[in-house]
Amino acid sequence: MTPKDWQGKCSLVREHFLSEAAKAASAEALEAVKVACLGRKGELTELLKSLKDFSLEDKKTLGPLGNALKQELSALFDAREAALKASELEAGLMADASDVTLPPYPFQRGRLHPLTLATRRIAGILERLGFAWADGPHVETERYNFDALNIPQNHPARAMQDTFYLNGPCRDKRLLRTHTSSVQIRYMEGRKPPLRIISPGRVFRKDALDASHSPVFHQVEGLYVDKNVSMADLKSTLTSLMRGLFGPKARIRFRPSFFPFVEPGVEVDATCSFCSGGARCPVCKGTGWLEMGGAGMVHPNVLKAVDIDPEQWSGFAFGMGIERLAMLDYGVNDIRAFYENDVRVLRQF
Ligand code: FA5
Repeated sequence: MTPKDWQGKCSLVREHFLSEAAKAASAEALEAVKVACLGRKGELTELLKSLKDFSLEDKKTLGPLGNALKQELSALFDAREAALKASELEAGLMADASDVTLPPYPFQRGRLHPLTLATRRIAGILERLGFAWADGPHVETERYNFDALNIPQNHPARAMQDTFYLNGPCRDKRLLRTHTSSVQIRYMEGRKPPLRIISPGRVFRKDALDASHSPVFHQVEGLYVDKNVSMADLKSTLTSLMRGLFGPKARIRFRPSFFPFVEPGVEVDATCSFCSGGARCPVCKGTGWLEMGGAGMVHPNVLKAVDIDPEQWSGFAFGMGIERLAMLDYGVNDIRAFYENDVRVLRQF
């Protein structure tokens, strides 16, 4: 290319980008024009790069011309961008019905969500009993959520209609944990008893949303492994928890139940804090009792799965629904109130 050709090209680039910048109708469109001109592979950038092929003499005359053009176009883009942004802001304000000249509302203080408050209360009571807080991931493998918990391959909880499985490249199937019991395994793995932990957190199930169920909810897991731990220890721990939450008159009862990771397993009910067994109580349906969660003595197979000798050590575990506890504690009769973000509700806690 001759120096003349090069100058001719500069004029063409100038004309082209002056007209493109004028045509750009938004800051976003202008940005694309700017990149096409001054970007790493932009037309002007390439032209300036080609200066290296000219003689020193030519470079002395062409170089300043090129730089002057670059400065002219940069300044033009900046001015055009400022004008476009100003008119976009103005159009936005015109479309918005609010009057920005009005004085602001008084500053509203934020507050903790009722489920956070409930979790802290529960954890506070259990921490005073010597339980340490442990966390686990929401995305789990089948080993932690099912296998090591002695849940057989054909257990209904594993079915696609109950568990959210994740698609992905991992060889192990990934899933959203269906209960906080997975943390039992994570915590026991590689540690030796005595162990005493709680693990509050979010869990996921393909449950339809209704007044007492949600597909995303919270549980608090408890695990205590030591020498000679018994059902009596479990009962006294859960009684202390319920009394801490609902007052000194609260009582609990165990109903026989089955969970593959405990033996024996129980369902835990607490006395209804809305009534004293009144026949018309809509919350406990007049029974005086409300189901809080599951519990039992840690199954020997679970201890074996994490290399703890079940002949030497025994333990109890429990898993309570935090929403259920919070509903009772705060007198909320529909679980959806916790998730709808209605400030009129949230403001009451
Ligand atoms: C379990 O999840 C066991 N992992 C609990 C356990 C732990 C048993 C340790 C033994 C030893 P279950 O599926 O029953 O159990 O759930 C426990 C509690 O979570 C229920 O009692 C209930 O309070 C709460 N819960 C269950 N499903 C939902 C839901 N969809 N929405 C809100 N709360 C729920």
